[in-house]
Amino acid sequence: MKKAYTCFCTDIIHEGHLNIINEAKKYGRVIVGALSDRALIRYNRFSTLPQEERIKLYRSIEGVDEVVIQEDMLYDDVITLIRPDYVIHGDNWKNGPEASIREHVEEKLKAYGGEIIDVPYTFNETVYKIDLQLKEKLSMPEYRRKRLRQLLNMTDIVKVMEAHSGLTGLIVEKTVVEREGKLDQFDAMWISSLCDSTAKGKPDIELVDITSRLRTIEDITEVTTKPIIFDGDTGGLTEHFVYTVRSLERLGVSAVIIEDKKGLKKNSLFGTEVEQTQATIEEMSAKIAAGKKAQLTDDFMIIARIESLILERGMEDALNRAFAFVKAGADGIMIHSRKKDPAEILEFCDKFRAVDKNTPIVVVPSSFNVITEEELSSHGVNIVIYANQLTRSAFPAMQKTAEDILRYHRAKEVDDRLMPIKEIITLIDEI
Ligand code: SPV
Ligand code: MG
Repeated sequence: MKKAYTCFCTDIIHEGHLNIINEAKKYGRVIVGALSDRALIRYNRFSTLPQEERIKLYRSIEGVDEVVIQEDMLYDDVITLIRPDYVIHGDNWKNGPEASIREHVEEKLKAYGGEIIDVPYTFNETVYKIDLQLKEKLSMPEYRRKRLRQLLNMTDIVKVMEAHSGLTGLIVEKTVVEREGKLDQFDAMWISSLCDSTAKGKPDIELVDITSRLRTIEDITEVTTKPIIFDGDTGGLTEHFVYTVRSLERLGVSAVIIEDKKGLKKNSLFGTEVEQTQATIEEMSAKIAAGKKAQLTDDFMIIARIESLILERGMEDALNRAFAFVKAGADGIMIHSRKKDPAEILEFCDKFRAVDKNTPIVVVPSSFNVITEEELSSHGVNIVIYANQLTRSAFPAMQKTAEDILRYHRAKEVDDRLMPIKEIITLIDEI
C-alpha cells in the first residue's frame, strides 16, 4: 500500500486538518508527523501542548494510521526513514518563507519518484477564530510567564531581541527569515532600560520610573505572545524590588535581570568613564533573596547581572559574585563586558561552567559582536540578548530623513527609502 505523509504542528484540530487527512486517505496509508518542540519554536509558534500531548491528539484523529515525530523542520530525515509516495500539505506553503521548505521536499521526493499533493488551504471564519484563540492563549500571563523556562529546556540558545514599544514588539514577534532552507525567529523580548529610556528622550539612569516601564510592557503584551525578560536596572531599593517582582509576575513577564550596582546607575557601556558604584556581595545577595521570597509563581526567574568586568574588578571577583548570587537564589547569571574581544566573557563562562553545570548564563554581545550564537552556546551560554540594535538602526534612518526633508524643502528625495503609504496603513492587522 502506498504511503501518504503529512506534518502537523497544531495544538487544535480543525476542519482544515481533517480535510488534509481525508485527502491523504485517498492516496494510501496516512502517516502524520508531529513536528518536535525544538523545531516548532523556530518554524511556527510556541505550542501550548507538549510534544507527547500533540502526538496523542494526532493519533486520535480518525483516518490516521501512524504518528511519528519529525525532529527537524526540513523533511530530509523523515523522508529517508519513511519514503512516502506522497507528501500532503496545505497549498499555503507555496508562498512566503515556507516555500523554501516545500522546494526542499520536492527535491527529496524527486530522487525516487515521490510527489507533493498541495491541498487548497481551508480558510473560513471558524478556522480563523481557532487560530486567533491559540494566539490569544499564548499571550495570557500564565502561558507567557513559564515560556522562558520551557525554552531553556528545549533549545541550546534562547535568542532575545530588544523591544520598547508595540511596534518593536511586533517586529520581534513576527520576523521570520529563511536561511539554508530553514526558518528562524527570535524566542523572546528584552525590555532594555537603555532603549525604553532613549525612546522617551531620557538618559538611562533609572529616571524612567517603574510605572512607566510597566506601561511599556503592557503596550508590548497587548500585541505579542513571546516571553519577556525585563531589564530591572539595579532593582532599586530592596523594599521596592519585592513589589516590582509581583507586578512583573502579574503581567506575565518571565524574568527580571538586576545588576549589582547601587546609587546613581549609569549605562554599563560607559564602563569606568563615569563613576559607578558596585553593590557588595552581601547587599546584592539580600536583594535577590528578598525577590525570591516575594515571588508567587514557580515560573518567574530572577537573574543576577555581574558588573565586575565592566568596572574592571577582575575575573575572580566576577566568579565569586556569580557563585554567591546563585547561592542567594538567583535563577541565572548575566555576565557583561564592553570589550570588543569576547575572550573575557568566554573565560568567565568556561570557569563558571566548570563548577556550575546548570544555572543559565546570559550574555549581551553589543561590543563583542563578532561571536556567533553557536560559539557562545559551546561555552555554556543559554540566553543571548540583542539589547539595542533595533533602536540603533531606527534612529539614524529617522534622523537622515528629517535632515533630507529640511535640505530639499520637500519629501520626494527621501521617498525611495520609505515604506509605501499602502503598507504603513495596513501594517497593523485589524481584528
Ligand atoms: C540595556 O539594554 O539597557 C542594558 C544592556 O542594560 S547594556 O546597555 O549593554 O548595559
Ligand atoms: Mg539597562
